[in-house]
Amino acid sequence: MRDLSPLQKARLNYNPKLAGALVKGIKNVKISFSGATSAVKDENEIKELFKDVYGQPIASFSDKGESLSMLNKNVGVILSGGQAPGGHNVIAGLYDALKQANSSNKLYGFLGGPSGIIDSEYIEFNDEFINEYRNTGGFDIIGSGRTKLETEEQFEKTLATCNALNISAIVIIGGDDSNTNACMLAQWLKAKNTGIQVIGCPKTIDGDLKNSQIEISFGFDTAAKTYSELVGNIQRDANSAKKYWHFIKLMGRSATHVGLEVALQTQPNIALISEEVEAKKQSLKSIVDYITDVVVKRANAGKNFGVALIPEGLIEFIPEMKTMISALNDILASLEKESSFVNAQNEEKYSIISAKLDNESAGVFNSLPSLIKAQLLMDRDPHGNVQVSKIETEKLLIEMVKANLKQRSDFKGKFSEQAHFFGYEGRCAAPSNFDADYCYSLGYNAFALISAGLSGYLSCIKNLTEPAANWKAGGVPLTMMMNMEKRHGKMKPVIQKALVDLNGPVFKEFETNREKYALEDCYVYPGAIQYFGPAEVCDCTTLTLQLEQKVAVQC
Ligand code: FBP
Repeated sequence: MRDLSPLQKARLNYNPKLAGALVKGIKNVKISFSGATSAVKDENEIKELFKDVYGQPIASFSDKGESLSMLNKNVGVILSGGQAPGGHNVIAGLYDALKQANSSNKLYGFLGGPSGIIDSEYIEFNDEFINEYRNTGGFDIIGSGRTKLETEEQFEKTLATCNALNISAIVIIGGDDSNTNACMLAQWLKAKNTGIQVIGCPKTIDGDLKNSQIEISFGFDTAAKTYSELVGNIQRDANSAKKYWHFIKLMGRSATHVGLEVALQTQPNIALISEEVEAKKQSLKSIVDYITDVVVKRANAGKNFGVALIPEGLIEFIPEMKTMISALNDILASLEKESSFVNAQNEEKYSIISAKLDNESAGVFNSLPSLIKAQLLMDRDPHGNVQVSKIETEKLLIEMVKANLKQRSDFKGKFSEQAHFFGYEGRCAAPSNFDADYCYSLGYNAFALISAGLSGYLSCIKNLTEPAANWKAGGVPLTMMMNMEKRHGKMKPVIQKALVDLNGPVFKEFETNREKYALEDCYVYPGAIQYFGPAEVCDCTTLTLQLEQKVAVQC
């Protein structure tokens, strides 16, 4: 039996490239600040809620400015939420910077996500342990979880854990919700004068934690490339056998950044973009009509095959579905403790719910196949989100397209379908060189922010379409990205999610070409992520980032 494949062995020895701003080593990094910041919206409410961490300046690292403190610091790290390729390298970068600063520093990893710090379940990292995980995918080094860190009791327990281990800084590696909670914790710890700092790192394959300061969350690059490889392979199969329509749901809970990137990389016949569906108020029927039209046109050209990409979060962007799901969420919340509902059979549950919905939403709910109704009733995640990964939208659309085709007198072809969901396949892939380098820099940089005595900041590496030697490093105050949004019926402070910008260059590129993709066969087969070889094959980042930064597309 072999424990590691040759590629795994080779990847362990890969030396991630560190951002140019940090490359001279933690002891030589200097910090400078720009002016005070505000919030993206609702400044007064955010200021009131985050009195002690609001409005801090943006921090930048270079070889000019104030030196950092190399005093002894023990740090705790948490992986929060869904897995994203590169998380292990964030921890490796943090560990290396911390040990370079002071070899007596300790790094603790809390097990199973935020619950690890609350329940004081942890390990202490050492060289041997860290070295086994360098440049690997997954979050299995310490595990992850979706516990929300937000109550007074949880904060008290977190403080007790930190005091017991003499921890003076916590690094939370997470998405928008986890970093919102990181900011709440930073505020609480500062208000209590504990001296314990909190620093976030931007993670999520969904790519929706980005803004004027954060160019991209880590994991997006590798996940999108992994899905593109798989979609490309399916396209080649479709083009070889010429007998199936493949409906592929792609992960990305809410925003369609993953779907759009994969569409640009592979050029499928159809790619739905949730944000466009919402903006154009497209009904489920009009989406099905659009897909049916493409199927019919292709069939009339003798092509009874094709590939359609369906974003995971689509269902929540279709206006009538969104209204129905929002009412359904309230109804389910009101019924969750009623045993007559909880113990009822599904069919009975559907009638109880239907009776409580208004006429329009009841009509939408009742029109759905039982499979989808049952999936819509499943538990919400701890942040109150519908678990869209469990809703088989691809199958719903297939059934509706089939029914539609029966009504179309102009359809003389065949429609034979295959349904796929690509999600978990991409979240733990071995990080691309981009993600390996970016993550290592994010972790190293997080320790620089800690050494600067900062709290309530997100680790930030910029200039990402340039070679790593030109990457800039610094920190962005978490409150700068926040606004107030309704969650569980109440207004809450949250980091604003970045949805696909329909006026932006990425969507425009797709929009200009999609008609051609639909009817001609423009399929691109990107192949697997390459780790060793020429830079233009191995080191390029996503088309999304290249188009957003208006650099000439290199690969
Ligand atoms: P994060 O926002 O925590 O990074 O997770 C995103 C995600 O991968 C979504 O794309 C997907 O809908 C969801 O996690 C699935 O969650 P789970 O792992 O709980 O099934």
